[in-house]
Amino acid sequence: MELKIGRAIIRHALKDLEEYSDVDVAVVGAGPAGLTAARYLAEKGLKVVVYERRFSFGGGIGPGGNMLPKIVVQEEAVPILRDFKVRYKPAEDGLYTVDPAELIAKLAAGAVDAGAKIILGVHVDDVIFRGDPPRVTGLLWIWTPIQMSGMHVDPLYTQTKAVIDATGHDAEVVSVAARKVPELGIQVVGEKSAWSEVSEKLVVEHTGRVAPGLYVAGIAVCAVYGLPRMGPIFGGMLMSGKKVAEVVYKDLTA
Ligand code: 48F
Repeated sequence: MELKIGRAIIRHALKDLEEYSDVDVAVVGAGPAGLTAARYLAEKGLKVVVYERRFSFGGGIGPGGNMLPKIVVQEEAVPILRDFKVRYKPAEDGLYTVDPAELIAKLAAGAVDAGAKIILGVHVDDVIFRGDPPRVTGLLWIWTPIQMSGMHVDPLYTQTKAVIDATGHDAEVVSVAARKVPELGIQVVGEKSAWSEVSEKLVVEHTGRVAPGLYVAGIAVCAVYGLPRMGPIFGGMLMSGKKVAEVVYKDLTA
């Protein structure tokens, strides 16, 4: 029996890893922005992989607002909640509350059901670029426990037409590209202190292409462009995920 269990895992896992080593879109981060982007891209028929460093998804949704199990979404993002069949309750002034566990489950199910592949426990630590002018054509990844061990183990590659950095506050992929590929001409300014009303709009406005083949969505947008952060309001994250999907789809089908 143990032999069969082991073989089933090895065969099927390696088959998946091989299949998803060459994709249309690689999303880094399975938080609200990444999962939303993955769903809208996958349902258009693109081959999408999502790499998530943790062994769970949801990013910053789970802790709610300072551990209180509710998050807030504004009116403009309600159509996205409906797309994912997430329930919401009116609060005040066009704001709604949502249960974090339900949001995590349904965003992930929406992405998976649309055809996106989520691979957990993967830490993305570098990009590949080629050409003149340069273009991001892939990324390098390693299993998170190996990365955490501090041992030097060489990573593996994924070839992709588009990388979406949805890694949250540190904009990790754009930051590494800015540092290691000066040819791309990227600057990461660093996020500013909270101003929810303003930042919710600006995040969506600035969501999109950072360099050829490299896109940014979610709170990572604030770090890249020096925008104020926000608190436990998530409509901007969902709308940013949807917008980046539209931008990437347009670029890849132009
Ligand atoms: O942080 P996260 O939820 O980013 P988001 O989708 O949403 C931000 C909100 O949660 C919140 C906020 C909204 O009001 O301010 O913070 O923009 O999700 C980012 C995910 O990316 C993973 C990380 O574990 C998290 O689940 N991640 C970060 N760096 C890497 C990564 C990496 N290098 N490789 C793989 N996954």
